Amino acid sequence: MTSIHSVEKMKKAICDKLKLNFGCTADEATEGQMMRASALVLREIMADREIATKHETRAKKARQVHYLSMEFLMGRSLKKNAWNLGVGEYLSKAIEELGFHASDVFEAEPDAALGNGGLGRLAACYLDSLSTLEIPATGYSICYEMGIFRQRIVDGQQVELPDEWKELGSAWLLPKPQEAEHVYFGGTLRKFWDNDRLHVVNEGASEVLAVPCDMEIAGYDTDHVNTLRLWDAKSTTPMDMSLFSQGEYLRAMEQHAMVETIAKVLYPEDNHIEGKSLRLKQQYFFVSATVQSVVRKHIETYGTVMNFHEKNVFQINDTHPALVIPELMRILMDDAGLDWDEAWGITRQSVAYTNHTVLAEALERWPQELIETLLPRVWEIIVEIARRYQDEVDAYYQDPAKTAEMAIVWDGQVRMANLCVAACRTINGVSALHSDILRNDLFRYQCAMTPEKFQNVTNGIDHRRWLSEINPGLDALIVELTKGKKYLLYPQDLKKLEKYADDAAVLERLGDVKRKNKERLAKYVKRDTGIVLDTGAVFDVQAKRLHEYKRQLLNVLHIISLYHALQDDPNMAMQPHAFLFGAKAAPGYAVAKRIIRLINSLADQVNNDPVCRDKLQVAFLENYRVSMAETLMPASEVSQQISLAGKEASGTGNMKFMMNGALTIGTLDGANVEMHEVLGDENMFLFGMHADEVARKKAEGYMPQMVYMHDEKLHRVVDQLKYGFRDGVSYEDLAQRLLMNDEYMLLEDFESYCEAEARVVATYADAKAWNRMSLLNIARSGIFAADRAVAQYADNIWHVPHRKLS
Ligand code: 26W
Repeated sequence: MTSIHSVEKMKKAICDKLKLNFGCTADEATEGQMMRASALVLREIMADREIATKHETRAKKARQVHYLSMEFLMGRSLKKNAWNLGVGEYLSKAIEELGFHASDVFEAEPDAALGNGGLGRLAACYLDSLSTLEIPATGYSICYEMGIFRQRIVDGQQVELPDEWKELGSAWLLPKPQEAEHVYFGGTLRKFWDNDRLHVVNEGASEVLAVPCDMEIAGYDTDHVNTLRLWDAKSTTPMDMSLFSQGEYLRAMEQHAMVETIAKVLYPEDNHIEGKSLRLKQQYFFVSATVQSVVRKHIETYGTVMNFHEKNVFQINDTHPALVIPELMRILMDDAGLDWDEAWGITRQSVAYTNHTVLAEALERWPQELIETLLPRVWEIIVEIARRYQDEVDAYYQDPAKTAEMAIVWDGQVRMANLCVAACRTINGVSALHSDILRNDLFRYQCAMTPEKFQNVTNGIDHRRWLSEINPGLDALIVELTKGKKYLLYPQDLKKLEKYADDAAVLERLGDVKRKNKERLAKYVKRDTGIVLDTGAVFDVQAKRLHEYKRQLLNVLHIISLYHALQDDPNMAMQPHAFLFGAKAAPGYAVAKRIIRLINSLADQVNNDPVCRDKLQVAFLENYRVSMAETLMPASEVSQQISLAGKEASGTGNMKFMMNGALTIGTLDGANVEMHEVLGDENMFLFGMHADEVARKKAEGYMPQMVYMHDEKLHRVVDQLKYGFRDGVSYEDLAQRLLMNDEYMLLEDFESYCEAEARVVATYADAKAWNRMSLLNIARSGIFAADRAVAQYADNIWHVPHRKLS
C-alpha cells in the first residue's frame, strides 16, 4: 500500500491512479477524473482496513449487527472519508498543487442520494458511528441506478428529473459478483416427506441474481472499517439467442428488462404507501439476498445455524425490510432443516424493529394476493405466524375487537407493523414522545402484553459531518475554547462552551462565524436562484420534505401576514427577514406540489414589491439535498420545526440546525421535546398545542371556520390565498382545505405561531442576547450525536460491545 501521509505522497498516489484508470496526467484530467482518482487513493487504505476488520471479527467470533434499510442517504464521501482517515489536509493541498481548486473537485462528486429524507439520512449517520464505535456491522440496501429525483422549479412548479448518480458516484463501489445470491419470485410449491422431514420445493419460479456492490465505511480515529452492501439486480440467464431464432427475441429482451427494473429507481414517496408490486419485489429482493448471505457466512464460520441468534442481530429500519422475518424462517426450515419451534426461537431473537412514523397512510399494508402470488412460501409462513399470534392474543384478551386490531393478516391485507411487533425482540421509537405514542396509542394492546419489548432511542446525527466538516469556522472556535478536539469523540465536551455564555468577545466571534457562513450561502443562492439575499436579514429556514403535517403552509400564512402589515404601513420599521425554503414533494402528492407553487408565487410577489425592499425576502431553494444542507445549516439563524404535535416522530434536521447555532421555533413534537428539556423556555421559541391538547381538540370536534371567523388577521391571510398574487394563480383549493378540514390544525396554532415569530424578531434585535442563546444551543447539542444513539442501540438492543468514548 502506498503511503499518502504527506502532500507529495498524496500527489503521486493521485497521479498513479489517473494514469492507470484514465490514461491521463493531472494536466489533462477533468475535475470528475480528479475526484475519481482521489476516491481510488482513499479506497486503497480503506480496503486493507476493511479486510483486517473482517478477519478480526471472524477470529474473535464477534457478534455482528446487520442494519437493513431501503434507504441510505449518503451524500458525498470524498471530503468525509479523507477527514475520517486523517488525510483531509494532504488531499486538499495535493489537489491544489496539481492545479485544481479542492472545493471544485469535492463539488464534482454527485450526492449518493439513495434515500428520501430523515429515515435514509439517519441510516447514513449511524453507519459513521458504527465504524467509529468499532462495532462489527454491515448496512444492506439496494444499489438503485437512480436515487431521489432531481428537482427543478419551472414556472414556480416542481418538475422531476432523473438522478443518474452512478457515472461518478460508482467510484466508491466495488462489485463482488463472486458473492452473488439467487432470489426467486412466483412459482408453485411442491411438498414431500423424506427422512421424517417435510421438504418444500418451489418450482417454475423466476430467478434474479443479486450482485453485491460494496462501499467501505471508515470511522473517525480508528482503523475499523465496516461495509455498506448495496445489491444490484441482474438477470441470471444470458440473453437467450435460441428464443431469437424462434422469433421470440422481444420476449427474451422483456425478461431481461423486467429483472433489471428491480434496482432501477428509489420510490420517491415519503411517509405514504403506494402498494406497487415493484416495491414489494425490491423489498424481498434485498432482504432475501441479505439473509442468504448472512446465513451462508455464519455457517462457514460456525458450521451450524443453532447459534445464529447469538452471533447476529438484524436491525430493521421501519417495516420496509420486515420480510426478513419470514425469509429467515424459510431458510432455517427449508434449507437448514429446523422445525418450526427451533426456527421461530432463533428468528424472534434475531430481529429488532425501529418505527419511524405514526401516520396511518405510511404504515405498510400489502394486499394478500400480491404476496401470495409473488412469494408463495413466504406467504405460507406469514399465515402461520399470524395464526399462532392470533391464538396468543385471543387467549390473552378474549376480545374480538382487539384480535382484529392486532391481527397480522386481516381483511385481505398483510399489516407489516403488526408482523414486526409480534416477531421482533424489541420495538423502538425515535424520540421520547414518539416512543410514548407507540406504547400508549399505536401499539397499546401489544405493549400491555409485552411491555419489556418496547424501548426508546432518541435519534442522533453524525456531528463530525454536520458540525466539524461543514462548519470549519465554528469548529475552529470550539477547538480553541474547549482546548482541543476532544468533542469529536466526546460530544458532551461541547458543554465546556457554556462558561463563555457571558463573554462578549466570544459571542462576537460566534456572530462573525455566522456572518461568514451567511455570506457563503448568499453566494450560493445567487448562483442558484438569482436572488440576492440581504445578509443583514435574519435567515429563517425551513428545509425538509414537503408534507402537510410538517406545516410549511403555516410558515407561509405567517409570511403573508407580515406582507399585509407592510402594505398597511409601508414605513413600518422592521428587522429585515429572509425566509428560505428547501423541500421536495413526492411526485404524486398534488397538495404538496401546490404548496411549493404557492411559496414560489409568494416569493415572486414579495421579492418584487418595493414595499418589501430591505425588509422581507422569500426564496425557494431548488433541489434540496444533503450537499445543499451542508451549506444551509451553518448559515441558518432560525430553524423552523413546526409540525403538528404528535406527528413528527423525531426530526433530525432540528438537531443539525441546533448544532450549528440556529435557534429553534417549534412545537413540542418529536425530539423538540428533548431539545426543550436541555434548553428551557428561555433558549428556544415554543408555540402551539401539545400532543394531548391536539388529541382533545380533535375529539371535541375542531372547527377551523370558527377560528377563521374570530381572527381578523388570519381571515385576511386565508382570503389572500384565494386571490393569489401578481402571477394570477389562485390558491382557493388550499384555502378551502384549511377551512373545511384543516387536518393538521394550522389555523388553531396560527396565533401562537405569530407570537413566537414576534419573540424571535424581538430577541434578534439584541445581538448579544441572540448569540448567547446560540452558544448555549451549540453547547447543549451534544446529546444529539449519533454516537450516543448508536451506543444505546448497542447496549440496550443489540447487546454488542463497543469502543467507550470519553
Ligand atoms: C412506504 C413509504 C414510506 C417511506 C418512508 C413510509 C415511511 C417512510 C419513512 C419512515 C419516513 C421517514 O423518513 N420518517 C422520518 O424518520 C426520521 C428518522 O427517524 C424521523 O426523524 C422523522 O421524524 C420521520 O418523519
